[in-house]
Amino acid sequence: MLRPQDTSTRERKSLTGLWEFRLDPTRAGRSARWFADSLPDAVRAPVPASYNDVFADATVRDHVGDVWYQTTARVPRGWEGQRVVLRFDSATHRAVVWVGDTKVAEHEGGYTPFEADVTSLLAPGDEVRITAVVNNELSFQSIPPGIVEDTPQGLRQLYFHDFFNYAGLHRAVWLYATPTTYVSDVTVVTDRDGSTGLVRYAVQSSGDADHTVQVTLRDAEGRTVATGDGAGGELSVGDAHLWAPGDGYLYELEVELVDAEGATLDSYLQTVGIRTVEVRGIQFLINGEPFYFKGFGKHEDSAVRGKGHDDAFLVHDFALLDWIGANSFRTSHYPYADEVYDYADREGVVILDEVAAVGQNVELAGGIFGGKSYVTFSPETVNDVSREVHAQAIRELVARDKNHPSVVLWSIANEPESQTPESREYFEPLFALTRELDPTRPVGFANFALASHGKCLVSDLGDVLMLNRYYGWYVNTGDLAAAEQAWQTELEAWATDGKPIIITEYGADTVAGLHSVAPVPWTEEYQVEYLEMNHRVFDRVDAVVGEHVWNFADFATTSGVRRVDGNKKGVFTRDRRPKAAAHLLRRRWTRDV
Ligand code: BDP
Repeated sequence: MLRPQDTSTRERKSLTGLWEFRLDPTRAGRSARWFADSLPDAVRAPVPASYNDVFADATVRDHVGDVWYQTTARVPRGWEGQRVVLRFDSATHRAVVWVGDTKVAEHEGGYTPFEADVTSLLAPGDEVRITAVVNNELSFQSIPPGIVEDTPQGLRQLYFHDFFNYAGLHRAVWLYATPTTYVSDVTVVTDRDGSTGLVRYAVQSSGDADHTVQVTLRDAEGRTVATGDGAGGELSVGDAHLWAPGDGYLYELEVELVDAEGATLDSYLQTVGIRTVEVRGIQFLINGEPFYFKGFGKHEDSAVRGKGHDDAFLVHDFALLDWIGANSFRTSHYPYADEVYDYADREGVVILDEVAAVGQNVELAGGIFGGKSYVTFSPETVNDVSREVHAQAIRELVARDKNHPSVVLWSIANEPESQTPESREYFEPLFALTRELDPTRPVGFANFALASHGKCLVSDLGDVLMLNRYYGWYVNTGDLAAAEQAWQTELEAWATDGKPIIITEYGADTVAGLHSVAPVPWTEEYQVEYLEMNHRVFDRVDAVVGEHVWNFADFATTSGVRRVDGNKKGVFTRDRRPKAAAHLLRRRWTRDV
């Protein structure tokens, strides 16, 4: 899916700012047609942001159900004769959108964009009313799953994942204009032949005007390095400057639709990083070189704004990644804002890109979070409908992120049940779908502890093994010697599979400022010794090609007896101050591991 852009033929208008907002606890708004007029009894809420923590009101924070957002926008006068599109970068977890009284879009899934052609509803110069009802309910048929309980005190949302169910308009909203004959999709796949870079491109276009496609590839200095004609083809770049970890070199592909007189009908700009990704034996190769992942599982999470995208945190988090010597992170446990991938492309930071399938494991949740007992995969719980929702989430992830050089792997789930025949049956088609959508990137999922080696029935479907393990935390708590032994034994068993292993989670909750002489869990000293123990184990197993600490920063979770003001496994606090472990990681990651 293409991005809104300002080019010689396109223009965009951001609709971020304060919108009218209100809760709809009785779900009255849809039948009362709140979209048809100014939103009754509204307050102002920021977009982008989660609404939960912005107001000093627990009923907003813990609201389950619909909320309404409304704004008015002036359509730029210059957009006469253009195609006008309304786009939401995300609405968590689903939304219906109206322009004036007309329903224009409906979207399921909280972390990918959606848009609607609204040309016929708008006249340039007019002011239009835009209304969105956003719903945050999680069920067994949503990604991620959950259960809404109707209690005497109102609706209660249960879920099986360990981060707060923030909701709202978390990312930008745009009105944008394109010509009526326009570029509708661009796909770029890169390769190399010796020192020559190869850029294969495919362009889709829509609209009535006769046109041909012309492409121009420019280097970072703006010099043309290759041109092509036609909707698909291969461009060669002599002596290519490859995109590589730590060297986010980008070319730019200008895609033009040109009419018979040679006039440009539409122009779209696509950044291109020339690089290859390959799994060979126990190695993960980027540009043919073995790559070792150093970094974190992250969250989109910060005080007040919740999961709302924020450019200051974006730049600061990447600055901290650089400071600590990290070269990569996982978008645990959902696709992040587009801006994050753009920034990673430019900074040369590597991404494991994850779909929002987290918590398809009610046994684990029952154990850790005190939830009730359910069976994960069954006709009443995670079923065929859920799988289609999951498949659609994968389609939207790949469609959105396929052209980012930073993305080197698709992670299609985090810690699902994977030790049962039902789980294998569920996941087999999803692996096949992901490979069909993108044959160029490895596919994996993050395996959880109870599906250990020999028990997991899904891991052989992946190109890499991604292990989340907490030896010394959830098991062998406080006994790092026993943890080291048990972890080593398990890891050696996985290594016999002959695939690269990325440790996608290891971590220990740590209260910043809590100290002890002995290595006592929850102290800064324990987090340091816990990480050191893990690193000894990783360094003894050749198949380990990466270590992602859980988590980059402390983050908000639901209430639970194991969580004190959220999950404290951050190497940085929620406001991004380093714990002692940050200095340890910096020492390790800024030398070669
Ligand atoms: C794993 C999950 C992650 C949790 C983490 C933890 O993948 O989302 O936050 O453990 O318990 O189960 O801290």
